[in-house]
Amino acid sequence: MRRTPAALLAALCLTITAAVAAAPPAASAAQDRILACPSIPSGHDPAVTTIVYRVARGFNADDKVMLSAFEAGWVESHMNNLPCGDKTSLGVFQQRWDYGWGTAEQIMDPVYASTQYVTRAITCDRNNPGYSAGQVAQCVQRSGFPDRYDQVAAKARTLLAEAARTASIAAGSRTDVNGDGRDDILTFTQNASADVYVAPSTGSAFAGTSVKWHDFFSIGGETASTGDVNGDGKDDVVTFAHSNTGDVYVALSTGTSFGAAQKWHDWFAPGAEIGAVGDVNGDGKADIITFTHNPAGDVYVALSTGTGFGPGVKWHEFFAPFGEYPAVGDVNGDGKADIITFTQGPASAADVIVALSTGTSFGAAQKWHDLFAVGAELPRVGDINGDGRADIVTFTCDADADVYAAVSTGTGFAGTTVKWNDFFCLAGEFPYLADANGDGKDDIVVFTKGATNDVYVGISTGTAFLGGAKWHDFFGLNGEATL
Ligand SMILES: [Ca+2]
Ligand SMILES: [Ca+2]
Ligand SMILES: [Ca+2]
Ligand SMILES: [Ca+2]
Repeated sequence: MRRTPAALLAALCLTITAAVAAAPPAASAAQDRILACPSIPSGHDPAVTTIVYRVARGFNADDKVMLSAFEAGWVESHMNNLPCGDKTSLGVFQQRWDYGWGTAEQIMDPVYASTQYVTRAITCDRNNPGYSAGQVAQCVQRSGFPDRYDQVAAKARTLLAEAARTASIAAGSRTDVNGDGRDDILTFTQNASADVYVAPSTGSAFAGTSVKWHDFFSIGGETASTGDVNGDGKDDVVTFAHSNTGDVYVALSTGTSFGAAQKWHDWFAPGAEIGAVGDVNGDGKADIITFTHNPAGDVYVALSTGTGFGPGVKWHEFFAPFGEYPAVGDVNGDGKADIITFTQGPASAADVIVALSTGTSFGAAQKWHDLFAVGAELPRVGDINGDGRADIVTFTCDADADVYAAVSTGTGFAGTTVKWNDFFCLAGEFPYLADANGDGKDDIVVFTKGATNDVYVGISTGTAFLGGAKWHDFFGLNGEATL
Protein backbone atom coordinates (compact mmCIF):
# COMPACT_ATOMS: atom_id res chain seq x y z
CA MET A 1 0.00 0.00 0.00
CA ARG A 2 1.42 3.33 -0.93
CA ARG A 3 -1.34 5.68 0.12
CA THR A 4 -4.20 5.05 2.43
CA PRO A 5 -7.66 6.55 2.47
CA ALA A 6 -6.73 8.02 5.86
CA ALA A 7 -3.80 9.82 4.28
CA LEU A 8 -6.01 11.16 1.56
CA LEU A 9 -8.48 12.31 4.16
CA ALA A 10 -5.75 14.02 6.14
CA ALA A 11 -4.65 15.87 3.03
CA LEU A 12 -8.17 17.03 2.41
CA CYS A 13 -8.51 18.27 5.97
CA LEU A 14 -5.30 20.30 6.10
CA THR A 15 -7.09 23.42 7.15
CA ILE A 16 -8.32 21.76 10.31
CA THR A 17 -5.46 19.41 11.14
CA ALA A 18 -5.17 20.30 14.81
CA ALA A 19 -8.78 19.62 15.64
CA VAL A 20 -8.94 16.37 13.71
CA ALA A 21 -5.61 14.91 14.72
CA ALA A 22 -6.11 15.62 18.40
CA ALA A 23 -9.60 14.18 18.75
CA PRO A 24 -9.87 10.49 17.90
CA PRO A 25 -13.63 9.86 18.39
CA ALA A 26 -15.46 10.75 15.23
CA ALA A 27 -18.32 12.62 16.79
CA SER A 28 -16.23 14.76 19.11
CA ALA A 29 -13.81 15.54 16.31
CA ALA A 30 -16.73 16.67 14.27
CA GLN A 31 -18.21 18.70 17.08
CA ASP A 32 -14.91 20.51 17.54
CA ARG A 33 -14.97 21.76 14.01
CA ILE A 34 -18.56 22.61 13.31
CA LEU A 35 -18.14 25.97 11.76
CA ALA A 36 -19.68 27.66 8.83
CA CYS A 37 -17.17 27.67 6.01
CA PRO A 38 -15.27 30.95 5.84
CA SER A 39 -15.78 30.72 2.10
CA ILE A 40 -16.62 28.14 -0.51
CA PRO A 41 -14.21 27.79 -3.44
CA SER A 42 -15.57 29.48 -6.54
CA GLY A 43 -14.62 26.52 -8.73
CA HIS A 44 -15.06 22.77 -8.53
CA ASP A 45 -12.49 20.15 -7.56
CA PRO A 46 -12.13 17.85 -10.59
CA ALA A 47 -11.15 14.94 -8.35
CA VAL A 48 -14.50 15.26 -6.59
CA THR A 49 -16.55 15.46 -9.78
CA THR A 50 -14.77 12.43 -11.22
CA ILE A 51 -15.44 10.40 -8.07
CA VAL A 52 -19.11 11.41 -7.97
CA TYR A 53 -19.44 10.40 -11.62
CA ARG A 54 -17.72 7.04 -11.15
CA VAL A 55 -19.75 6.17 -8.06
CA ALA A 56 -23.03 7.08 -9.79
CA ARG A 57 -22.08 4.98 -12.82
CA GLY A 58 -21.23 2.14 -10.48
CA PHE A 59 -24.83 2.16 -9.24
CA ASN A 60 -26.15 2.43 -12.82
CA ALA A 61 -27.68 5.79 -12.04
CA ASP A 62 -29.82 7.06 -14.89
CA ASP A 63 -29.26 10.44 -16.51
CA LYS A 64 -31.66 12.22 -14.18
CA VAL A 65 -30.09 10.87 -10.99
CA MET A 66 -26.64 11.63 -12.38
CA LEU A 67 -27.64 15.22 -13.14
CA SER A 68 -29.26 15.57 -9.72
CA ALA A 69 -25.99 14.56 -8.05
CA PHE A 70 -24.10 17.27 -9.91
CA GLU A 71 -26.82 19.86 -9.14
CA ALA A 72 -26.75 18.96 -5.45
CA GLY A 73 -22.95 18.91 -5.32
CA TRP A 74 -22.70 22.28 -7.04
CA VAL A 75 -25.29 23.94 -4.82
CA GLU A 76 -23.90 22.51 -1.59
CA SER A 77 -20.14 22.82 -2.08
CA HIS A 78 -19.33 23.85 -5.67
CA MET A 79 -18.24 20.23 -5.89
CA ASN A 80 -15.57 20.48 -3.20
CA ASN A 81 -14.97 18.14 -0.27
CA LEU A 82 -15.60 20.84 2.34
CA PRO A 83 -14.35 20.14 5.88
CA CYS A 84 -16.92 22.61 7.17
CA GLY A 85 -20.45 23.81 6.62
CA ASP A 86 -23.68 25.03 8.10
CA LYS A 87 -24.32 23.46 11.53
CA THR A 88 -22.91 19.92 11.27
CA SER A 89 -22.82 19.73 7.47
CA LEU A 90 -19.71 18.32 5.83
CA GLY A 91 -18.32 17.20 2.53
CA VAL A 92 -19.36 17.52 -1.08
CA PHE A 93 -23.07 17.05 -0.37
CA GLN A 94 -22.96 18.76 3.03
CA GLN A 95 -24.30 15.71 4.79
CA ARG A 96 -24.78 15.76 8.57
CA TRP A 97 -23.31 13.10 10.84
CA ASP A 98 -25.96 13.85 13.48
CA TYR A 99 -28.75 13.18 10.97
CA GLY A 100 -27.89 9.62 10.06
CA TRP A 101 -25.54 10.19 7.12
CA GLY A 102 -22.59 8.41 8.75
CA THR A 103 -19.65 9.52 10.84
CA ALA A 104 -17.84 12.75 10.06
CA GLU A 105 -14.87 10.76 8.78
CA GLN A 106 -17.11 8.72 6.50
CA ILE A 107 -18.81 11.81 5.13
CA MET A 108 -15.42 13.35 4.38
CA ASP A 109 -14.68 10.39 2.09
CA PRO A 110 -16.18 11.50 -1.25
CA VAL A 111 -16.76 7.89 -2.30
CA TYR A 112 -18.83 7.26 0.81
CA ALA A 113 -20.65 10.59 0.51
CA SER A 114 -21.44 9.97 -3.15
CA THR A 115 -22.67 6.47 -2.37
CA GLN A 116 -25.04 7.88 0.27
CA TYR A 117 -26.35 10.49 -2.12
CA VAL A 118 -26.72 8.26 -5.16
CA THR A 119 -28.39 5.32 -3.45
CA ARG A 120 -30.98 7.59 -1.86
CA ALA A 121 -31.52 9.48 -5.12
CA ILE A 122 -32.11 6.25 -7.03
CA THR A 123 -34.79 5.25 -4.52
CA CYS A 124 -36.40 8.68 -4.65
CA ASP A 125 -36.37 8.71 -8.45
CA ARG A 126 -37.94 5.25 -8.56
CA ASN A 127 -40.69 6.32 -6.16
CA ASN A 128 -41.31 9.63 -7.93
CA PRO A 129 -40.86 9.11 -11.66
CA GLY A 130 -42.26 12.55 -12.52
CA TYR A 131 -39.64 14.45 -10.53
CA SER A 132 -37.14 16.72 -12.23
CA ALA A 133 -33.45 16.25 -11.44
CA GLY A 134 -33.65 19.17 -9.04
CA GLN A 135 -36.66 17.65 -7.29
CA VAL A 136 -34.75 14.41 -6.89
CA ALA A 137 -31.92 16.42 -5.35
CA GLN A 138 -34.32 18.11 -2.96
CA CYS A 139 -35.88 14.75 -2.07
CA VAL A 140 -32.45 13.59 -0.90
CA GLN A 141 -31.08 16.83 0.53
CA ARG A 142 -34.24 18.20 2.19
CA SER A 143 -32.91 21.73 1.81
CA GLY A 144 -34.59 24.86 3.10
CA PHE A 145 -34.14 26.22 -0.42
CA PRO A 146 -35.72 23.52 -2.58
CA ASP A 147 -35.65 25.43 -5.88
CA ARG A 148 -31.90 25.93 -6.04
CA TYR A 149 -31.05 22.61 -7.62
CA ASP A 150 -32.94 22.91 -10.90
CA GLN A 151 -31.62 26.46 -11.25
CA VAL A 152 -28.06 25.21 -11.66
CA ALA A 153 -28.85 22.53 -14.24
CA ALA A 154 -26.72 24.15 -16.96
CA LYS A 155 -23.65 24.36 -14.73
CA ALA A 156 -24.24 20.80 -13.54
CA ARG A 157 -24.38 19.54 -17.13
CA THR A 158 -21.05 21.22 -17.91
CA LEU A 159 -19.37 19.60 -14.93
CA LEU A 160 -21.00 16.28 -15.75
CA ALA A 161 -19.66 16.39 -19.31
CA GLU A 162 -16.16 17.12 -18.03
CA ALA A 163 -16.29 14.23 -15.56
CA ALA A 164 -17.63 11.85 -18.20
CA ARG A 165 -14.78 12.79 -20.51
CA THR A 166 -12.21 12.20 -17.78
CA ALA A 167 -13.76 8.85 -16.94
CA SER A 168 -13.59 7.76 -20.59
CA ILE A 169 -9.91 8.54 -21.09
CA ALA A 170 -8.52 5.60 -23.02
CA ALA A 171 -5.57 6.00 -25.28
CA GLY A 172 -3.91 2.83 -26.37
CA SER A 173 -3.84 -0.80 -25.39
CA ARG A 174 -3.82 -3.88 -27.61
CA THR A 175 -7.00 -5.87 -28.13
CA ASP A 176 -5.81 -9.12 -29.74
CA VAL A 177 -7.64 -11.37 -27.32
CA ASN A 178 -7.26 -14.59 -29.31
CA GLY A 179 -3.61 -14.07 -30.22
CA ASP A 180 -3.90 -14.42 -33.99
CA GLY A 181 -2.13 -11.14 -34.73
CA ARG A 182 -5.27 -9.21 -35.55
CA ASP A 183 -6.86 -6.87 -33.02
CA ASP A 184 -10.42 -7.69 -31.99
CA ILE A 185 -13.15 -5.52 -30.48
CA LEU A 186 -14.58 -5.73 -26.98
CA THR A 187 -17.52 -4.17 -25.23
CA PHE A 188 -18.06 -4.02 -21.48
CA THR A 189 -21.75 -3.46 -20.73
CA GLN A 190 -20.89 -1.91 -17.33
CA ASN A 191 -24.47 -2.29 -16.17
CA ALA A 192 -25.92 -4.60 -13.54
CA SER A 193 -25.00 -7.69 -15.55
CA ALA A 194 -21.44 -6.44 -16.32
CA ASP A 195 -21.04 -8.67 -19.36
CA VAL A 196 -18.06 -8.58 -21.71
CA TYR A 197 -18.64 -9.35 -25.39
CA VAL A 198 -15.96 -9.92 -28.01
CA ALA A 199 -16.08 -9.90 -31.79
CA PRO A 200 -12.81 -11.29 -33.21
CA SER A 201 -11.34 -9.89 -36.40
CA THR A 202 -11.40 -12.08 -39.48
CA GLY A 203 -9.11 -9.64 -41.28
CA SER A 204 -12.00 -8.01 -43.11
CA ALA A 205 -14.79 -7.92 -40.50
CA PHE A 206 -15.49 -8.41 -36.81
CA ALA A 207 -17.31 -11.71 -36.45
CA GLY A 208 -20.07 -12.79 -34.14
CA THR A 209 -22.86 -11.04 -32.31
CA SER A 210 -23.57 -11.45 -28.64
CA VAL A 211 -20.59 -13.74 -28.04
CA LYS A 212 -20.03 -13.37 -24.34
CA TRP A 213 -16.48 -13.86 -23.08
CA HIS A 214 -17.18 -12.98 -19.45
CA ASP A 215 -20.42 -12.59 -17.54
CA PHE A 216 -19.32 -10.33 -14.71
CA PHE A 217 -16.35 -8.03 -15.18
CA SER A 218 -15.89 -4.25 -14.88
CA ILE A 219 -19.01 -2.70 -13.38
CA GLY A 220 -20.07 0.86 -14.07
CA GLY A 221 -17.62 3.50 -12.88
CA GLU A 222 -14.63 1.20 -13.29
CA THR A 223 -12.03 1.66 -16.03
CA ALA A 224 -11.96 -1.30 -18.40
CA SER A 225 -8.74 -1.93 -20.29
CA THR A 226 -6.80 -4.64 -22.07
CA GLY A 227 -3.25 -5.95 -22.27
CA ASP A 228 -1.29 -9.19 -22.21
CA VAL A 229 -0.56 -9.25 -18.50
CA ASN A 230 0.77 -12.84 -18.41
CA GLY A 231 2.77 -12.69 -21.65
CA ASP A 232 1.17 -15.61 -23.47
CA GLY A 233 0.42 -13.63 -26.63
CA LYS A 234 -3.28 -13.19 -25.91
CA ASP A 235 -4.55 -9.90 -24.57
CA ASP A 236 -6.37 -10.10 -21.26
CA VAL A 237 -8.86 -7.75 -19.63
CA VAL A 238 -8.02 -5.51 -16.72
CA THR A 239 -10.38 -3.34 -14.69
CA PHE A 240 -9.54 -0.60 -12.22
CA ALA A 241 -12.25 -0.44 -9.54
CA HIS A 242 -11.20 3.03 -8.34
CA SER A 243 -13.60 4.14 -5.56
CA ASN A 244 -12.22 3.50 -2.11
CA THR A 245 -11.21 -0.11 -2.71
CA GLY A 246 -8.50 0.64 -5.27
CA ASP A 247 -8.70 -2.95 -6.48
CA VAL A 248 -7.44 -4.06 -9.88
CA TYR A 249 -8.93 -7.22 -11.35
CA VAL A 250 -7.65 -9.30 -14.24
CA ALA A 251 -9.36 -11.99 -16.30
CA LEU A 252 -6.95 -13.95 -18.48
CA SER A 253 -7.79 -14.83 -22.05
CA THR A 254 -8.03 -18.50 -22.95
CA GLY A 255 -8.28 -17.57 -26.62
CA THR A 256 -12.03 -18.15 -26.66
CA SER A 257 -13.14 -16.55 -23.38
CA PHE A 258 -11.85 -14.77 -20.31
CA GLY A 259 -11.25 -16.86 -17.21
CA ALA A 260 -12.35 -16.04 -13.68
CA ALA A 261 -11.71 -12.54 -12.41
CA GLN A 262 -8.68 -12.44 -10.11
CA LYS A 263 -7.57 -9.58 -7.90
CA TRP A 264 -4.05 -8.67 -9.01
CA HIS A 265 -3.68 -5.51 -6.91
CA ASP A 266 -5.57 -4.17 -3.94
CA TRP A 267 -4.64 -0.50 -3.97
CA PHE A 268 -3.91 1.14 -7.29
CA ALA A 269 -5.55 4.05 -9.15
CA PRO A 270 -8.01 4.83 -6.34
CA GLY A 271 -10.53 7.65 -6.45
CA ALA A 272 -10.20 9.93 -9.44
CA GLU A 273 -6.89 8.58 -10.75
CA ILE A 274 -6.52 7.40 -14.35
CA GLY A 275 -5.45 3.78 -14.76
CA ALA A 276 -3.72 2.45 -17.88
CA VAL A 277 -2.04 -0.74 -19.13
CA GLY A 278 1.27 -1.17 -20.98
CA ASP A 279 4.54 -3.11 -20.85
CA VAL A 280 6.75 -0.42 -19.35
CA ASN A 281 9.77 -2.65 -18.61
CA GLY A 282 9.72 -4.59 -21.86
CA ASP A 283 9.56 -8.11 -20.43
CA GLY A 284 6.57 -9.09 -22.55
CA LYS A 285 4.06 -8.82 -19.72
CA ALA A 286 1.79 -5.78 -19.57
CA ASP A 287 2.05 -3.67 -16.42
CA ILE A 288 -0.31 -1.12 -14.89
CA ILE A 289 0.24 2.60 -14.72
CA THR A 290 -1.74 5.24 -12.86
CA PHE A 291 -1.75 8.97 -13.33
CA THR A 292 -2.92 10.76 -10.18
CA HIS A 293 -4.19 13.44 -12.61
CA ASN A 294 -4.27 16.07 -9.87
CA PRO A 295 -2.02 19.07 -9.16
CA ALA A 296 0.70 16.69 -7.90
CA GLY A 297 0.75 14.87 -11.25
CA ASP A 298 2.41 11.72 -9.96
CA VAL A 299 2.70 8.56 -12.04
CA TYR A 300 2.88 5.13 -10.38
CA VAL A 301 3.66 1.76 -11.93
CA ALA A 302 3.03 -1.79 -10.72
CA LEU A 303 4.92 -4.41 -12.73
CA SER A 304 3.33 -7.66 -13.76
CA THR A 305 4.88 -10.82 -12.35
CA GLY A 306 2.72 -12.92 -14.67
CA THR A 307 0.40 -13.85 -11.81
CA GLY A 308 -0.09 -10.50 -10.11
CA PHE A 309 1.02 -6.89 -10.07
CA GLY A 310 3.85 -5.93 -7.71
CA PRO A 311 3.87 -2.92 -5.40
CA GLY A 312 3.01 0.53 -6.75
CA VAL A 313 6.20 2.53 -7.30
CA LYS A 314 6.42 6.16 -8.33
CA TRP A 315 7.98 6.38 -11.80
CA HIS A 316 7.45 10.09 -12.44
CA GLU A 317 7.01 13.13 -10.22
CA PHE A 318 4.96 15.36 -12.45
CA PHE A 319 3.14 14.34 -15.60
CA ALA A 320 -0.38 14.81 -16.98
CA PRO A 321 -2.07 16.88 -14.27
CA PHE A 322 -5.83 17.36 -14.44
CA GLY A 323 -7.14 18.67 -17.75
CA GLU A 324 -4.54 16.80 -19.75
CA TYR A 325 -5.12 13.54 -21.56
CA PRO A 326 -2.60 10.86 -20.56
CA ALA A 327 -1.75 7.84 -22.70
CA VAL A 328 0.73 4.97 -22.94
CA GLY A 329 2.68 3.67 -25.95
CA ASP A 330 6.21 2.77 -27.06
CA VAL A 331 7.01 5.95 -28.94
CA ASN A 332 10.73 5.31 -29.45
CA GLY A 333 10.42 1.63 -30.36
CA ASP A 334 12.75 0.18 -27.74
CA GLY A 335 10.15 -2.31 -26.54
CA LYS A 336 9.31 -0.42 -23.37
CA ALA A 337 6.05 1.54 -23.17
CA ASP A 338 6.44 5.25 -22.56
CA ILE A 339 3.97 7.81 -21.24
CA ILE A 340 2.46 10.56 -23.35
CA THR A 341 0.24 13.47 -22.41
CA PHE A 342 -1.81 15.74 -24.60
CA THR A 343 -2.17 19.09 -22.85
CA GLN A 344 -5.32 19.78 -24.88
CA GLY A 345 -5.27 23.53 -24.54
CA PRO A 346 -6.24 25.91 -27.32
CA ALA A 347 -4.09 25.99 -30.46
CA SER A 348 -1.43 27.99 -28.65
CA ALA A 349 -1.09 25.38 -25.91
CA ALA A 350 -1.92 22.01 -27.39
CA ASP A 351 1.40 20.31 -26.73
CA VAL A 352 2.27 16.65 -26.70
CA ILE A 353 4.72 15.71 -23.97
CA VAL A 354 6.55 12.39 -23.69
CA ALA A 355 8.52 10.72 -20.89
CA LEU A 356 10.49 7.69 -22.05
CA SER A 357 10.68 4.52 -20.01
CA THR A 358 14.11 3.51 -18.77
CA GLY A 359 12.71 0.18 -17.62
CA THR A 360 12.70 1.32 -14.01
CA SER A 361 11.28 4.83 -14.26
CA PHE A 362 10.07 7.43 -16.73
CA GLY A 363 12.68 9.99 -17.75
CA ALA A 364 12.36 13.74 -18.06
CA ALA A 365 9.33 15.15 -19.83
CA GLN A 366 10.11 16.25 -23.40
CA LYS A 367 7.87 18.13 -25.81
CA TRP A 368 7.45 16.02 -28.94
CA HIS A 369 4.82 18.16 -30.69
CA ASP A 370 3.49 21.65 -30.13
CA LEU A 371 0.17 21.66 -31.95
CA PHE A 372 -1.89 18.50 -31.74
CA ALA A 373 -5.26 17.39 -30.31
CA VAL A 374 -6.64 20.84 -29.63
CA GLY A 375 -9.41 21.38 -27.09
CA ALA A 376 -12.02 18.63 -27.04
CA GLU A 377 -10.48 16.38 -29.70
CA LEU A 378 -9.93 12.73 -28.83
CA PRO A 379 -6.26 11.70 -29.09
CA ARG A 380 -5.03 8.12 -29.43
CA VAL A 381 -1.61 6.45 -29.56
CA GLY A 382 -0.62 3.56 -31.84
CA ASP A 383 1.84 2.53 -34.53
CA ILE A 384 -0.01 3.60 -37.69
CA ASN A 385 2.89 3.22 -40.15
CA GLY A 386 4.25 -0.06 -38.82
CA ASP A 387 7.80 1.02 -38.09
CA GLY A 388 7.68 -0.18 -34.49
CA ARG A 389 7.30 3.26 -32.98
CA ALA A 390 3.95 4.46 -31.65
CA ASP A 391 2.51 7.49 -33.40
CA ILE A 392 -0.25 9.94 -32.42
CA VAL A 393 -3.68 10.32 -33.97
CA THR A 394 -6.44 12.77 -33.11
CA PHE A 395 -10.11 12.65 -33.99
CA THR A 396 -12.18 15.83 -34.06
CA CYS A 397 -15.39 13.79 -33.64
CA ASP A 398 -17.54 16.69 -34.78
CA ALA A 399 -19.25 17.68 -38.03
CA ASP A 400 -15.85 17.92 -39.76
CA ALA A 401 -15.01 14.37 -38.66
CA ASP A 402 -11.34 14.86 -39.45
CA VAL A 403 -8.50 12.58 -38.42
CA TYR A 404 -5.01 14.00 -38.07
CA ALA A 405 -1.83 12.09 -37.40
CA ALA A 406 1.83 12.74 -36.63
CA VAL A 407 4.35 9.91 -36.87
CA SER A 408 7.14 9.19 -34.45
CA THR A 409 10.71 9.80 -35.58
CA GLY A 410 12.00 8.26 -32.36
CA THR A 411 12.71 11.69 -30.92
CA GLY A 412 9.58 13.62 -31.86
CA PHE A 413 6.26 13.47 -33.67
CA ALA A 414 6.50 14.79 -37.23
CA GLY A 415 3.73 16.50 -39.16
CA THR A 416 1.34 19.30 -38.28
CA THR A 417 -2.27 19.33 -39.51
CA VAL A 418 -1.58 16.31 -41.68
CA LYS A 419 -4.98 14.79 -42.35
CA TRP A 420 -5.04 11.00 -42.67
CA ASN A 421 -8.82 10.75 -43.17
CA ASP A 422 -11.41 13.45 -43.71
CA PHE A 423 -14.57 11.74 -42.53
CA PHE A 424 -14.42 9.46 -39.53
CA CYS A 425 -15.97 9.81 -36.04
CA LEU A 426 -18.92 12.12 -35.53
CA ALA A 427 -20.06 13.67 -32.27
CA GLY A 428 -20.93 11.07 -29.64
CA GLU A 429 -18.99 8.30 -31.34
CA PHE A 430 -15.97 6.58 -29.79
CA PRO A 431 -12.76 6.24 -31.82
CA TYR A 432 -9.94 3.80 -31.18
CA LEU A 433 -6.83 2.41 -32.86
CA ALA A 434 -6.36 -1.28 -33.58
CA ASP A 435 -4.47 -3.39 -36.09
CA ALA A 436 -7.71 -4.83 -37.42
CA ASN A 437 -6.23 -6.61 -40.45
CA GLY A 438 -3.00 -7.72 -38.81
CA ASP A 439 -0.54 -6.10 -41.22
CA GLY A 440 1.45 -4.43 -38.45
CA LYS A 441 -0.06 -1.00 -39.02
CA ASP A 442 -2.73 0.31 -36.65
CA ASP A 443 -6.04 1.19 -38.27
CA ILE A 444 -8.78 3.51 -37.08
CA VAL A 445 -11.92 2.04 -35.56
CA VAL A 446 -15.06 3.86 -34.53
CA PHE A 447 -18.02 2.69 -32.49
CA THR A 448 -20.98 4.80 -33.61
CA LYS A 449 -23.25 3.77 -30.72
CA GLY A 450 -26.35 5.99 -30.93
CA ALA A 451 -29.23 4.44 -32.87
CA THR A 452 -27.19 2.19 -35.17
CA ASN A 453 -24.44 0.64 -33.02
CA ASP A 454 -22.20 0.12 -36.02
CA VAL A 455 -18.44 -0.37 -36.06
CA TYR A 456 -16.41 1.10 -38.91
CA VAL A 457 -12.74 0.54 -39.74
CA GLY A 458 -10.42 2.73 -41.80
CA ILE A 459 -7.39 0.66 -42.85
CA SER A 460 -3.96 2.27 -42.64
CA THR A 461 -1.93 2.37 -45.84
CA GLY A 462 1.07 3.62 -43.88
CA THR A 463 0.48 7.20 -45.03
CA ALA A 464 -3.30 7.56 -44.72
CA PHE A 465 -6.42 5.82 -43.48
CA LEU A 466 -8.80 4.49 -46.13
CA GLY A 467 -12.48 5.41 -46.01
CA GLY A 468 -14.51 3.78 -43.30
CA ALA A 469 -15.94 0.32 -44.02
CA LYS A 470 -18.57 -1.28 -41.82
CA TRP A 471 -17.02 -4.26 -40.00
CA HIS A 472 -19.91 -4.91 -37.60
CA ASP A 473 -23.50 -3.74 -37.60
CA PHE A 474 -24.43 -4.16 -33.96
CA PHE A 475 -21.76 -3.87 -31.31
CA GLY A 476 -21.29 -1.52 -28.37
CA LEU A 477 -24.44 0.13 -27.08
CA ASN A 478 -24.83 3.51 -25.47
CA GLY A 479 -23.26 3.54 -22.02
CA GLU A 480 -21.01 0.59 -22.74
CA ALA A 481 -17.21 0.83 -22.72
CA THR A 482 -15.86 -0.23 -26.12
CA LEU A 483 -12.27 -0.96 -27.08
CA1 LIG B 1 -2.60 -13.13 -21.89
CA1 LIG C 1 6.12 -5.77 -18.03
CA1 LIG D 1 9.90 3.18 -25.24
CA1 LIG E 1 5.07 4.43 -36.22
